[in-house]
Amino acid sequence: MSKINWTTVKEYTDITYKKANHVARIAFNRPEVRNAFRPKTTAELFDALLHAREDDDIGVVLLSAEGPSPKDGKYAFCSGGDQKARGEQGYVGDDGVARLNILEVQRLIRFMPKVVIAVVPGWAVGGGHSLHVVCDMTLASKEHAIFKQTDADVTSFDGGYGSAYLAKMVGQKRAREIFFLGRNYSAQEAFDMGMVNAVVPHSELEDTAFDWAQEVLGKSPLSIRMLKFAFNATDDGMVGQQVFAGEATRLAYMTEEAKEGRNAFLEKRKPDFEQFKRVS
Ligand code: S0N
Repeated sequence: MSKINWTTVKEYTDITYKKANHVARIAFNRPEVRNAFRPKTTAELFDALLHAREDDDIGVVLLSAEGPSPKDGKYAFCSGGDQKARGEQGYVGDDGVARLNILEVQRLIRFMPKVVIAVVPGWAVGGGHSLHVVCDMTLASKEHAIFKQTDADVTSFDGGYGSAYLAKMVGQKRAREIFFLGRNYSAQEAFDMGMVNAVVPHSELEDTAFDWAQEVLGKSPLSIRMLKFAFNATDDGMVGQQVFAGEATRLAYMTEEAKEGRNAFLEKRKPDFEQFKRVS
Protein backbone atom coordinates (compact mmCIF):
# COMPACT_ATOMS: atom_id res chain seq x y z
CA MET A 1 0.00 0.00 0.00
CA SER A 2 1.42 3.36 -1.06
CA LYS A 3 2.32 5.92 1.60
CA ILE A 4 1.47 8.82 -0.73
CA ASN A 5 -1.75 10.76 -0.22
CA TRP A 6 -2.53 11.89 -3.79
CA THR A 7 -5.33 14.35 -4.49
CA THR A 8 -6.85 14.70 -7.94
CA VAL A 9 -5.99 17.99 -9.67
CA LYS A 10 -8.22 17.58 -12.70
CA GLU A 11 -10.39 14.84 -14.20
CA TYR A 12 -9.53 13.56 -17.69
CA THR A 13 -10.56 10.60 -19.84
CA ASP A 14 -7.25 9.16 -21.05
CA ILE A 15 -4.93 10.23 -18.23
CA THR A 16 -5.03 10.86 -14.50
CA TYR A 17 -3.53 13.97 -12.88
CA LYS A 18 -2.85 14.08 -9.15
CA LYS A 19 -0.54 15.88 -6.76
CA ALA A 20 0.95 15.44 -3.31
CA ASN A 21 3.60 17.39 -1.42
CA HIS A 22 4.81 19.47 -4.41
CA VAL A 23 4.89 16.47 -6.75
CA ALA A 24 2.56 16.08 -9.74
CA ARG A 25 1.70 12.57 -10.94
CA ILE A 26 0.45 12.48 -14.52
CA ALA A 27 -0.38 8.97 -15.68
CA PHE A 28 -1.57 7.30 -18.87
CA ASN A 29 -4.94 5.66 -18.26
CA ARG A 30 -5.65 3.36 -21.20
CA PRO A 31 -4.25 0.14 -19.77
CA GLU A 32 -6.46 -2.04 -22.01
CA VAL A 33 -4.36 -0.91 -25.02
CA ARG A 34 -1.03 -0.84 -23.15
CA ASN A 35 -1.55 2.91 -22.67
CA ALA A 36 -1.26 3.76 -26.36
CA PHE A 37 -1.85 7.47 -26.98
CA ARG A 38 -4.53 8.79 -29.31
CA PRO A 39 -4.94 12.55 -30.08
CA LYS A 40 -7.22 12.94 -27.05
CA THR A 41 -4.49 11.42 -24.85
CA THR A 42 -1.78 13.75 -26.12
CA ALA A 43 -4.08 16.78 -25.82
CA GLU A 44 -4.83 15.85 -22.20
CA LEU A 45 -1.16 15.15 -21.47
CA PHE A 46 -0.19 18.54 -22.88
CA ASP A 47 -2.88 20.27 -20.82
CA ALA A 48 -1.85 18.55 -17.57
CA LEU A 49 1.89 19.06 -18.15
CA LEU A 50 1.28 22.74 -18.91
CA HIS A 51 -0.76 23.06 -15.72
CA ALA A 52 2.03 21.38 -13.72
CA ARG A 53 4.60 23.68 -15.30
CA GLU A 54 2.59 26.78 -14.37
CA ASP A 55 1.71 25.62 -10.84
CA ASP A 56 4.38 27.10 -8.56
CA ASP A 57 3.42 24.60 -5.87
CA ILE A 58 4.79 21.81 -8.11
CA GLY A 59 8.53 21.14 -8.27
CA VAL A 60 8.74 17.66 -9.81
CA VAL A 61 6.52 15.78 -12.26
CA LEU A 62 6.19 12.00 -12.33
CA LEU A 63 5.09 10.70 -15.73
CA SER A 64 3.57 7.34 -14.92
CA ALA A 65 0.82 4.94 -15.95
CA GLU A 66 -2.27 3.31 -14.53
CA GLY A 67 -2.59 -0.43 -14.69
CA PRO A 68 -2.55 -3.32 -14.93
CA SER A 69 -4.76 -4.05 -17.92
CA PRO A 70 -8.18 -5.29 -16.83
CA LYS A 71 -8.02 -7.72 -19.77
CA ASP A 72 -4.89 -9.70 -18.91
CA GLY A 73 -3.24 -8.14 -15.84
CA LYS A 74 -0.17 -6.88 -17.75
CA TYR A 75 1.49 -3.54 -17.00
CA ALA A 76 2.46 -0.82 -19.48
CA PHE A 77 3.99 2.65 -19.34
CA CYS A 78 3.00 3.48 -22.91
CA SER A 79 2.94 1.59 -26.22
CA GLY A 80 3.21 4.71 -28.38
CA GLY A 81 0.80 6.04 -30.97
CA ASP A 82 -2.58 4.28 -31.09
CA GLN A 83 -2.40 2.48 -34.42
CA LYS A 84 -6.19 2.43 -34.64
CA ALA A 85 -6.21 6.25 -34.64
CA ARG A 86 -3.47 6.46 -37.25
CA GLY A 87 -4.63 7.95 -40.53
CA GLU A 88 -2.68 8.76 -43.66
CA GLN A 89 -1.09 11.95 -42.31
CA GLY A 90 -0.94 11.38 -38.57
CA TYR A 91 -3.15 10.46 -35.65
CA VAL A 92 -6.75 11.54 -36.26
CA GLY A 93 -8.84 12.87 -33.39
CA ASP A 94 -12.56 13.55 -32.96
CA ASP A 95 -12.17 16.76 -34.99
CA GLY A 96 -10.95 14.76 -38.00
CA VAL A 97 -7.60 16.59 -38.05
CA ALA A 98 -4.41 14.49 -38.38
CA ARG A 99 -1.68 15.45 -35.95
CA LEU A 100 1.70 14.25 -34.58
CA ASN A 101 1.32 16.30 -31.42
CA ILE A 102 3.17 13.89 -29.15
CA LEU A 103 6.19 15.89 -30.30
CA GLU A 104 4.71 18.96 -28.60
CA VAL A 105 4.39 16.89 -25.42
CA GLN A 106 8.05 15.89 -25.76
CA ARG A 107 9.07 19.55 -26.10
CA LEU A 108 7.01 20.55 -23.07
CA ILE A 109 8.76 17.90 -20.96
CA ARG A 110 12.12 18.96 -22.32
CA PHE A 111 11.66 22.69 -21.78
CA MET A 112 9.76 22.84 -18.50
CA PRO A 113 12.00 24.15 -15.71
CA LYS A 114 11.05 21.25 -13.45
CA VAL A 115 12.42 17.73 -13.20
CA VAL A 116 10.27 15.15 -15.00
CA ILE A 117 10.74 11.52 -13.95
CA ALA A 118 9.45 8.65 -16.11
CA VAL A 119 8.01 5.94 -13.87
CA VAL A 120 7.90 2.81 -16.03
CA PRO A 121 5.77 -0.01 -14.59
CA GLY A 122 5.64 -2.15 -17.77
CA TRP A 123 6.00 -1.86 -21.54
CA ALA A 124 7.72 1.32 -22.85
CA VAL A 125 7.36 0.91 -26.61
CA GLY A 126 7.57 3.06 -29.76
CA GLY A 127 6.54 6.63 -28.94
CA GLY A 128 6.25 5.48 -25.30
CA HIS A 129 9.93 4.58 -25.38
CA SER A 130 10.73 8.03 -26.79
CA LEU A 131 8.80 9.66 -23.96
CA HIS A 132 10.90 7.94 -21.29
CA VAL A 133 14.03 9.01 -23.21
CA VAL A 134 13.01 12.68 -23.15
CA CYS A 135 12.24 12.66 -19.42
CA ASP A 136 15.03 13.82 -17.09
CA MET A 137 15.28 10.49 -15.28
CA THR A 138 13.71 7.02 -15.57
CA LEU A 139 12.80 4.52 -12.85
CA ALA A 140 11.73 1.06 -14.00
CA SER A 141 9.85 -1.87 -12.51
CA LYS A 142 12.26 -4.74 -11.92
CA GLU A 143 9.66 -7.39 -12.70
CA HIS A 144 7.49 -5.83 -15.42
CA ALA A 145 9.28 -3.04 -17.32
CA ILE A 146 10.22 -3.90 -20.90
CA PHE A 147 11.83 -1.40 -23.26
CA LYS A 148 11.31 -1.83 -27.00
CA GLN A 149 11.44 0.31 -30.14
CA THR A 150 8.90 -0.80 -32.73
CA ASP A 151 9.04 2.33 -34.91
CA ALA A 152 10.67 0.41 -37.77
CA ASP A 153 7.96 -2.28 -37.54
CA VAL A 154 5.13 0.18 -38.17
CA THR A 155 6.82 2.67 -40.53
CA SER A 156 7.32 5.36 -37.93
CA PHE A 157 10.55 7.10 -36.98
CA ASP A 158 11.19 9.44 -34.13
CA GLY A 159 14.19 11.19 -35.62
CA GLY A 160 14.54 13.66 -32.75
CA TYR A 161 14.97 12.97 -29.06
CA GLY A 162 13.68 9.38 -29.36
CA SER A 163 16.67 8.33 -31.49
CA ALA A 164 19.37 11.01 -31.65
CA TYR A 165 19.18 11.89 -27.96
CA LEU A 166 18.91 8.19 -27.07
CA ALA A 167 22.22 7.67 -28.88
CA LYS A 168 23.82 10.28 -26.60
CA MET A 169 22.57 8.21 -23.67
CA VAL A 170 23.41 4.66 -24.66
CA GLY A 171 25.93 5.23 -27.48
CA GLN A 172 25.47 5.02 -31.24
CA LYS A 173 25.86 1.25 -31.61
CA ARG A 174 23.31 0.46 -28.91
CA ALA A 175 20.81 3.08 -30.11
CA ARG A 176 21.00 1.70 -33.64
CA GLU A 177 20.52 -1.83 -32.29
CA ILE A 178 17.45 -0.71 -30.32
CA PHE A 179 15.84 0.80 -33.43
CA PHE A 180 17.13 -1.56 -36.15
CA LEU A 181 16.35 -4.82 -34.30
CA GLY A 182 13.40 -3.75 -32.14
CA ARG A 183 14.20 -6.26 -29.40
CA ASN A 184 12.83 -6.40 -25.86
CA TYR A 185 15.13 -5.12 -23.10
CA SER A 186 14.54 -5.73 -19.40
CA ALA A 187 14.80 -2.97 -16.80
CA GLN A 188 18.24 -4.31 -15.83
CA GLU A 189 19.45 -4.30 -19.45
CA ALA A 190 18.14 -0.77 -19.90
CA PHE A 191 19.95 0.25 -16.69
CA ASP A 192 23.18 -1.37 -17.88
CA MET A 193 22.90 0.61 -21.14
CA GLY A 194 22.50 3.90 -19.25
CA MET A 195 18.92 4.78 -20.17
CA VAL A 196 17.41 3.91 -16.78
CA ASN A 197 18.47 5.45 -13.47
CA ALA A 198 17.26 2.69 -11.15
CA VAL A 199 15.62 -0.72 -11.27
CA VAL A 200 13.03 -0.90 -8.50
CA PRO A 201 10.85 -3.74 -7.18
CA HIS A 202 7.43 -3.23 -8.73
CA SER A 203 5.62 -2.81 -5.40
CA GLU A 204 8.01 0.01 -4.43
CA LEU A 205 8.14 1.82 -7.79
CA GLU A 206 5.78 4.74 -7.15
CA ASP A 207 6.99 5.30 -3.59
CA THR A 208 10.59 5.29 -4.78
CA ALA A 209 9.76 7.80 -7.52
CA PHE A 210 8.07 9.98 -4.89
CA ASP A 211 11.16 9.71 -2.64
CA TRP A 212 13.42 10.71 -5.53
CA ALA A 213 11.12 13.67 -6.16
CA GLN A 214 11.38 14.69 -2.49
CA GLU A 215 15.18 14.60 -2.76
CA VAL A 216 15.07 16.87 -5.79
CA LEU A 217 12.67 19.19 -3.93
CA GLY A 218 15.28 19.58 -1.20
CA LYS A 219 17.63 21.23 -3.71
CA SER A 220 17.73 24.85 -4.85
CA PRO A 221 14.94 25.37 -7.43
CA LEU A 222 17.14 27.93 -9.18
CA SER A 223 20.02 25.47 -9.48
CA ILE A 224 17.69 22.75 -10.75
CA ARG A 225 16.24 24.89 -13.55
CA MET A 226 19.64 26.28 -14.57
CA LEU A 227 21.16 22.79 -14.54
CA LYS A 228 18.30 21.24 -16.55
CA PHE A 229 18.62 23.92 -19.21
CA ALA A 230 22.43 23.68 -19.16
CA PHE A 231 22.21 19.91 -19.74
CA ASN A 232 19.74 20.56 -22.56
CA ALA A 233 21.62 23.44 -24.19
CA THR A 234 24.44 21.35 -25.58
CA ASP A 235 21.96 19.30 -27.66
CA ASP A 236 19.28 21.89 -28.38
CA GLY A 237 21.19 24.35 -30.58
CA MET A 238 19.88 27.92 -30.77
CA VAL A 239 16.69 26.98 -28.89
CA GLY A 240 18.79 25.54 -26.06
CA GLN A 241 20.80 28.77 -25.98
CA GLN A 242 17.58 30.79 -26.04
CA VAL A 243 16.06 28.92 -23.11
CA PHE A 244 19.24 29.10 -21.03
CA ALA A 245 19.68 32.79 -21.88
CA GLY A 246 16.07 33.44 -20.87
CA GLU A 247 16.91 32.17 -17.41
CA ALA A 248 20.06 34.32 -17.36
CA THR A 249 17.89 37.30 -18.25
CA ARG A 250 15.55 36.51 -15.38
CA LEU A 251 18.56 36.52 -13.02
CA ALA A 252 19.86 39.74 -14.54
CA TYR A 253 16.49 41.44 -13.92
CA MET A 254 17.03 40.83 -10.21
CA THR A 255 20.20 42.98 -10.10
CA GLU A 256 20.45 46.64 -9.05
CA GLU A 257 22.06 47.34 -12.41
CA ALA A 258 18.98 46.08 -14.27
CA LYS A 259 16.69 48.04 -11.97
CA GLU A 260 18.70 51.19 -12.75
CA GLY A 261 18.24 50.54 -16.49
CA ARG A 262 14.48 50.11 -16.11
CA ASN A 263 14.06 53.02 -13.67
CA ALA A 264 16.08 55.42 -15.83
CA PHE A 265 13.80 54.68 -18.78
CA LEU A 266 10.66 55.13 -16.71
CA GLU A 267 12.00 58.34 -15.12
CA LYS A 268 13.09 59.69 -18.53
CA ARG A 269 16.72 60.18 -17.46
CA LYS A 270 20.11 58.85 -18.52
CA PRO A 271 20.96 55.61 -16.68
CA ASP A 272 23.80 55.85 -14.15
CA PHE A 273 25.75 52.66 -14.82
CA GLU A 274 28.95 54.23 -13.41
CA GLN A 275 27.89 53.11 -9.93
CA PHE A 276 28.27 49.44 -10.86
CA LYS A 277 31.63 47.70 -10.78
CA ARG A 278 32.97 45.93 -13.87
CA VAL A 279 33.72 42.60 -12.21
CA SER A 280 36.31 40.28 -13.73
C1 S0N B 1 3.32 -3.06 -26.55
C2 S0N B 1 3.34 -4.48 -27.06
C3 S0N B 1 4.79 -4.94 -27.29
C4 S0N B 1 2.68 -5.37 -25.98
O1 S0N B 1 2.58 -6.70 -26.42
P1 S0N B 1 1.55 -7.69 -25.64
O2 S0N B 1 1.82 -7.61 -24.19
O3 S0N B 1 1.68 -9.02 -26.30
O4 S0N B 1 0.09 -7.07 -25.85
P2 S0N B 1 -0.83 -7.04 -27.15
O5 S0N B 1 -1.71 -8.24 -27.12
O6 S0N B 1 -0.03 -6.80 -28.38
O7 S0N B 1 -1.68 -5.74 -26.87
C5 S0N B 1 -2.73 -5.71 -25.94
C6 S0N B 1 -3.84 -4.86 -26.52
O8 S0N B 1 -3.36 -3.55 -26.66
C7 S0N B 1 -3.50 -3.11 -28.02
N1 S0N B 1 -2.37 -2.24 -28.34
C8 S0N B 1 -1.10 -2.32 -27.91
N2 S0N B 1 -0.36 -1.35 -28.42
C9 S0N B 1 -1.18 -0.61 -29.19
C10 S0N B 1 -0.99 0.54 -30.00
N3 S0N B 1 0.22 1.18 -30.06
N4 S0N B 1 -2.04 1.03 -30.65
C11 S0N B 1 -3.26 0.44 -30.57
N5 S0N B 1 -3.50 -0.65 -29.82
C12 S0N B 1 -2.46 -1.17 -29.14
C13 S0N B 1 -3.45 -4.40 -28.81
O9 S0N B 1 -4.03 -4.20 -30.09
C14 S0N B 1 -4.25 -5.31 -27.92
O10 S0N B 1 -5.61 -5.02 -28.07
P3 S0N B 1 -6.70 -6.21 -28.24
O11 S0N B 1 -6.66 -6.92 -26.92
O12 S0N B 1 -7.98 -5.51 -28.51
O13 S0N B 1 -6.20 -7.06 -29.37
C15 S0N B 1 2.53 -4.64 -28.36
O14 S0N B 1 1.18 -4.42 -28.09
C16 S0N B 1 2.97 -3.74 -29.46
O15 S0N B 1 3.96 -3.98 -30.13
N6 S0N B 1 2.21 -2.65 -29.65
C17 S0N B 1 2.42 -1.73 -30.77
C18 S0N B 1 3.60 -0.85 -30.47
C19 S0N B 1 3.79 0.17 -31.60
O16 S0N B 1 4.17 -0.21 -32.71
N7 S0N B 1 3.53 1.45 -31.36
C20 S0N B 1 3.60 2.50 -32.33
C21 S0N B 1 5.06 2.97 -32.58
N8 S0N B 1 5.08 4.27 -33.19
C22 S0N B 1 4.77 5.33 -32.46
O17 S0N B 1 4.53 5.28 -31.28
C23 S0N B 1 4.78 6.64 -33.18
C24 S0N B 1 5.13 7.75 -32.23
C25 S0N B 1 4.81 9.08 -32.74
O18 S0N B 1 3.73 9.54 -32.54
C26 S0N B 1 5.83 9.85 -33.45
C27 S0N B 1 6.84 10.42 -32.73
C28 S0N B 1 7.82 11.15 -33.40
C29 S0N B 1 7.76 11.32 -34.78
C30 S0N B 1 6.72 10.75 -35.47
C31 S0N B 1 5.75 10.01 -34.81
C32 S0N B 1 4.68 9.41 -35.57
O19 S0N B 1 3.54 9.69 -35.26
O20 S0N B 1 4.91 8.57 -36.41
